[in-house]
Amino acid sequence: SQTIYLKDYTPPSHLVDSVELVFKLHPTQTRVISKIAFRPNPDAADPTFYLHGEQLKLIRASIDGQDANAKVTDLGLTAQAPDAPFLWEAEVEISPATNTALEGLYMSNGMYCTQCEAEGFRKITYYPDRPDVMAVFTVKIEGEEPVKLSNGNDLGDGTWHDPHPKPAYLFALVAGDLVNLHDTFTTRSGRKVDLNIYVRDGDLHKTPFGMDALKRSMTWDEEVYGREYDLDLFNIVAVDDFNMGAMENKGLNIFNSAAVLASPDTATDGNFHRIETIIAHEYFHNWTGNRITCRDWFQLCLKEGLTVFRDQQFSGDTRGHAVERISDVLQLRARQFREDNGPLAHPVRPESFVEINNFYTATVYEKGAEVIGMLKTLIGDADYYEGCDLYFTRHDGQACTIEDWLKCFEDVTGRDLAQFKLWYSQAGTPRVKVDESFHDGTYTLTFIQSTPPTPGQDTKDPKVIPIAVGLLNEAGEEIHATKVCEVTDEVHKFRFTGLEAKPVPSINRNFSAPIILERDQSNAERAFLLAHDTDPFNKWEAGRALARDVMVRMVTEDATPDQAYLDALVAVARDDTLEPGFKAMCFSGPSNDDIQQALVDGGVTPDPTRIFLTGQTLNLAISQTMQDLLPRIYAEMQVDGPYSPRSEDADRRFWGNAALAMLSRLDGGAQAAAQYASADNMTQQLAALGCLLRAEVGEAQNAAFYAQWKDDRLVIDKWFSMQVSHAKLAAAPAKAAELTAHPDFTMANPNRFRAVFGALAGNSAGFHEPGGSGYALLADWLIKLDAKNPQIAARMSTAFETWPRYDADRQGMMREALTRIQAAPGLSPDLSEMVNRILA
Ligand code: HT7
Ligand code: ZN
Repeated sequence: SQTIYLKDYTPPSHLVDSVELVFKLHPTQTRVISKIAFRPNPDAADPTFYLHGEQLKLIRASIDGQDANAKVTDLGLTAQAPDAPFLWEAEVEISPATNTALEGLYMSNGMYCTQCEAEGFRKITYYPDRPDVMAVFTVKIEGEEPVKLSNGNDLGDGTWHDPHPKPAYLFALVAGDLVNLHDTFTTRSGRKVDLNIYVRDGDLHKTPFGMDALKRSMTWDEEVYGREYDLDLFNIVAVDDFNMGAMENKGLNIFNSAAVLASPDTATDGNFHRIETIIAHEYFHNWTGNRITCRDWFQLCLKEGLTVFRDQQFSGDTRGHAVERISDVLQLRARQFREDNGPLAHPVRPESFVEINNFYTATVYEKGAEVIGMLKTLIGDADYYEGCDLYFTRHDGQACTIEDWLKCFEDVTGRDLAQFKLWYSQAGTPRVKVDESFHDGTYTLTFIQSTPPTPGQDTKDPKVIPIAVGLLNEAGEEIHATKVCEVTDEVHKFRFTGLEAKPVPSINRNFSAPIILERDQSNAERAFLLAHDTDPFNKWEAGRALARDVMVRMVTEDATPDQAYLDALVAVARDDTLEPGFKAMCFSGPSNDDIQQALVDGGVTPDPTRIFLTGQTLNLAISQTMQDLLPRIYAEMQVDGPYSPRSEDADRRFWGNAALAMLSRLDGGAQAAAQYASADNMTQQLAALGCLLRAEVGEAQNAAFYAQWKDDRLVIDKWFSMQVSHAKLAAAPAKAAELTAHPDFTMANPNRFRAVFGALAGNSAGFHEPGGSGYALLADWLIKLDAKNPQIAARMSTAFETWPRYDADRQGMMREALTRIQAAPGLSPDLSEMVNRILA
């Protein structure tokens, strides 16, 4: 396998005017007949006619009716083509039923479906499978399946026509025995759009929420970005075996069933939220990704970062900005900071890859979204939306680059964004050290920025960093409204004049930049900001910093739980002006991984076991301090009436279940057992089960849960995952190993594999148990999975990316596990690239 470089990009040799495909479906011998109208590209660097194609049996191929005499390799073919437009005709045979990689055309529970991003279309037929080749597709599907779908408009009899030119990665086909929920949406210019969600028989009752989320997303994109839908039909299909969350194929989005199906009895509030986000994300891709796509896969953040930013805006508008921002940052720190500070660090726009599937990362997606947010903060809302409008009109129908995107904002604002562009090319999380001084009424903040070396990038230039700052006085009143300090130099000072006394600063409000702030801040100041900051994000952040400091001192100095912190939490709980969701966020203490990163930054080697046990001690102390308040909070947060996933109710359950978790540390699980017995929705049932498993008294409920839900795959995924995530220390890998022998465990379904091994990787003290059983087990299973589904095996190998931070014993065992994977015979390029980078 070869390394591909951004700098080597050349335009395609040929362009495509139209594609006609006929699919004669058969589980192991599907025939795909293609007629493709090619013409030489006047901008081509190399005129050689080359088509990608993998795992295809070529039956015939012709150019303008003459045998093409194609030279075929494992990766594609070349043929002599005329220096003028010509018609390529070919027939290939493929085997969807044995396609376990779930890329290209495959079968899931008897249903045919496709996944073509990034390079799956080349497993369907020979084609220039690159995003800068866009074409109009007509598709005919022949088979006995009652429902046959493809992109665009339904011409009847299994024939589909998509009038919008698209790259091959947006092609989709579905055929099976499906039922659908139908609805309509009328766009603001009056286009009536038919909407459908297709599912297996028996799942229809799980579709109304997704449909509602889709309609709300369509309205939002019209109102906020002025973007209308552009076909008369929008179809969504739920598929059980799917590698990621969902896929934005033009007019035919395909979803992992876990990312679209929800009913109150089977899905939690968290599931409903995630579904809403993913539906919105895929829908928003219609403009940011489909109408305007990427020139090449290095530009992936052009569509993904922007679309994540848009779905985060939508969620904030829908569910409240404070809690949404806090969850986005929690996720960013847990996944992206971890990546950015380890061996897999790479720029938002990478410069090389072996397997592009390995670059659908937190950096491209989440840091990519942060970069858009910073752009908006720097230029202001009005210019941001004007720049977006210009982008949509200037580049509609094109395959673009980050340069094209940024130029729209340069043209609108007259600003030079050259320094801003470093956010796309420099990897690593910037550290910003803050010094402060106060003299004669002038308060000076000095920011000193640096970014640590990352693989292939030893030194970094200063970036432009928008740091939002507000000032409070001693009484907790805001004396300087939020101002964005544009840090551009390595050392950059900002002055605030006319102040009576030294203020308390609130820095990086709303997390205006994805950085790590380094500042000597007392716990008293943190508690003060937790009580008084008017910026909800920084209010929460102050509590988080306080908790982190308390934990770090408990871990490193054997300190006892800090009373000031416990008092601050009680004050939050008692504060009637705070929303339940916000309170719950303040009580969800730093994760094991968060503490580990704080220790690493402080030069201490983290011990996951010790962190876990310390967390137990602190949680018990918090529960005891809160003891008198808990029954009332719990009672007040009970939601009457039928279940609704709306955020007012979900936030009450969130805070009520936080109280239940604290209660369960004191009452041996009695309240949780009562909640389990009376729960009439999955949020309450699962929260109670979690408390019982944590207290190690949930065996009966665990068995009852399985018996109740054994026929619902998505719920049984939760059952697998809960047992591993709540098992303590070495019991976690033992439980994961035990569950792999359960008759319902299968490697063929990515959700099930993730339920067990994602939960293991997420259980830090379990995965890193000092005997190394977590490492050995995961390595065994990644080797097994790689032979069937390299994409998922490669993604899950990131569990090992933190190896350099641990003690010599753990490092040795993790390296040994990685070396064992590396040496496995027939390892895929996907997993091999990941392991090589992790070990480099
Ligand atoms: N654009 C999609 C990314 C994707 C994907 C989805 C499903 C299966 C395999 C995949 N490879 C890449 C999803 C998105 O970001 O919206
Ligand atoms: Zn996306």
